[in-house]
Parts: sequence; structure tokens; C-alpha cells
Amino acid sequence: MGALSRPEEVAPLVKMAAAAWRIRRQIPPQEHWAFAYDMLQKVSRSFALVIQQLGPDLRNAVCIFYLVLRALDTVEDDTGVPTEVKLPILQEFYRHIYNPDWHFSCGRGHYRVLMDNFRHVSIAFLELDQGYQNAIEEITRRMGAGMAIYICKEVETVDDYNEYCHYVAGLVGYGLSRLFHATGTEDLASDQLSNSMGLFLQKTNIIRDYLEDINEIPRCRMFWPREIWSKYADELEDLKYEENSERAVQCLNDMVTNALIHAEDCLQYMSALKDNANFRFCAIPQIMAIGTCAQCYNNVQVFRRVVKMRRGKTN
Ligand code: D61
Ligand code: MG
Repeated sequence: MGALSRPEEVAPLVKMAAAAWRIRRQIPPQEHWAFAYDMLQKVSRSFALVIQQLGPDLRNAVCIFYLVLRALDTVEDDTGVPTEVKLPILQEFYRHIYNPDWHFSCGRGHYRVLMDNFRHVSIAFLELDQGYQNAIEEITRRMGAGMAIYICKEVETVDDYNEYCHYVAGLVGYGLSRLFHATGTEDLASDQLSNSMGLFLQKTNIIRDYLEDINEIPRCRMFWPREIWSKYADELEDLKYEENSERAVQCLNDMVTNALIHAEDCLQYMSALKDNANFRFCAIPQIMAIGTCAQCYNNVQVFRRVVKMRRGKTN
């Protein structure tokens, strides 16, 4: 129903479908590449389209970069894997990507299919240029090490929050800047600006996913920093109860304001991009994020139901 009841969203949706069609014809013919692009579409609602509209060379590298980190994140997020098993996998993941015989089964649904067939990702990775491989390896190593730290540690302070988001998203920004630079079309962006690109996206997700995360069974980890929520409640889950609506919304606004700190860096990062496909790749997720921030700000529904941007509104 969604889009048809909103005629203004039909044209963008048709445009997106047409773009997806054009793109599907440009995938390398081998089985591992077919698997990679098929998986990309299945595990990433938000990034599959923007990755596929990149230039041919960069597109393959970013697709593999995404799948490698998504697999790493699947290990991080699987609460069924015991810590003593999980830690060495996270820490050594950057070496496993070179070995098509390695795999570790975890996660659910499409994520499990990705993990079970990870050899396809390795084989595709090994076909990338050395410069791309090096960037992907280094970011995977640093992200895995950072995730391992936060398996055993909670996000307490705002500094912790920034550090955790750096590991899981800021580092993606570093990696993408290096991949952009390696193609020769872009100057190498500063670490500060690259980090902010990731932090803004990750913090927006963390804000939006409050309810989903707090209701998860078994309750996994929460990423709202105690230093912020403790100003408004004794326990983070208290924010979801109706009697605490006023304080909950104040806390939410505090969280959104914290995320918006990164917006200026993001604009500066994007204004320096030269290639139009790279610009679109960066700007579309940022626009989604700022839209999500606008939708969440002062909105008690974040504590009642899941607040998501509709696809037709995203173009
Ligand atoms: C320009 C364009 C895209 C950018 C960017 C700059 C800078 C950073 C990022 C994208 C990363 C933004 C991450 C925001 C979404 N958060 C997650 O997916 C969480 O997992 C984080 C660890 C895995 C990161 C995988 C990733 C994501 C986006 C990419 C990419 C790799 C590679 C290339 C392009 C974009 C989140 O995942 C939950 C889930 O969705 O299952 C979590 O576990 O917290
Ligand atoms: Mg994760």
C-alpha cells in the first residue's frame, strides 16, 4: 500500500527500480561475483543501491568491503556465540578473508547464508587490486579489535559512545576515503571528516533502534550512553514507559543533538568530493540519516514503535 496512497512517492520509486535494472547487467559473470551482489541486496536494504551506482572498479571493491564488514558484524551481533569463541574470530577476521577455506557459521537468515558461503567473498576479495585489499584488510583488523573490546565493555560515557561508533562506523569512513583515493578520482579526506561520516550514520541508527534493541530477547547490548540517559532516568528501559514520556523525549532530543554535532563535518566531507557517483553514494545515506533525525526529534513514538523512513521518501 504505502507508496500508492502517496502519488508523489511513485515517480522516485519507479526511478529507483529502473536504476536497479540497469545496474543488474553490469555484474561480473563468475559465480562468486553473482553471489556477492545477490547477498549485498539481501543483507543491505540501505546500501545496496548506492553501492551499485558507483563506478565499475570502485563498485566491486566497496561491495566486498561491505560484505566483509557485514560478516564481521554478524559475528559481533550473534549473542549465541560464547565470548571465548567470539573474541579470537573478531580479532583474526582480517586474516580469514585471505583464506577461501575458512568459514564460521553464525547469524540467522540471509546473514547465515553469507557466513556459510563466505568463500565466495574471499575469492572475490583476492581478485581486487592490492591497494583495495590493503585498505579492506587494515580496516577489518582495526574494527575487529575494537568490537572485541566492546564485547566485554559497556558504553558508559560519551567518549565510549564516540569510540564504539568509531570502531563500527567511523573506520568504514576511513576505508571508503582510502578506496576513493585509490581510484585516483578523489583527494584523501582527513580522518576527522571521514570518521564523522560514519558517526552520524551510526548514531542515527542507535537512536532510531532504541525500542528494537531494548525489547530484544535475550537483551543484547544497549548503545545509548549512560552519561546521557542517566540525566533523565534511573534505568534506560524506564524511558519506554508512558509515565516517563516527558523525560524520555528530553533524553531523545539530547541524543539527536549529540548526533547533529557531526553534520557540519559531513557537509564539509561531501563538498570536497569530485566524482558525481561518489557524491551520490555518500549523500544518499546522509540524507536518510538527517531525515531520520528530523523524524525522531521530539517524537515520543521512538519509544512506542519503530520509526523508519519510507523508501519513496528517500529519493
Ligand atoms: C560514505 C558512505 C557510506 C558510509 C560512510 C561514508 C561512512 C561510514 C559508513 C557508511 C558506515 C555506516 C554504518 C551505519 C550502519 N550501521 C551498521 O551497519 C552497524 O554495523 C556496523 C558494523 C558493520 C559496518 C558495515 C558497513 C556498513 C555500511 C557500509 C560498509 C560497511 C561498507 C561500505 C559502504 C557502507 C549495525 O548493523 C546492524 C545491521 O544493520 O544489521 C550494528 O550492528 O550496529
Ligand atoms: Mg554490530
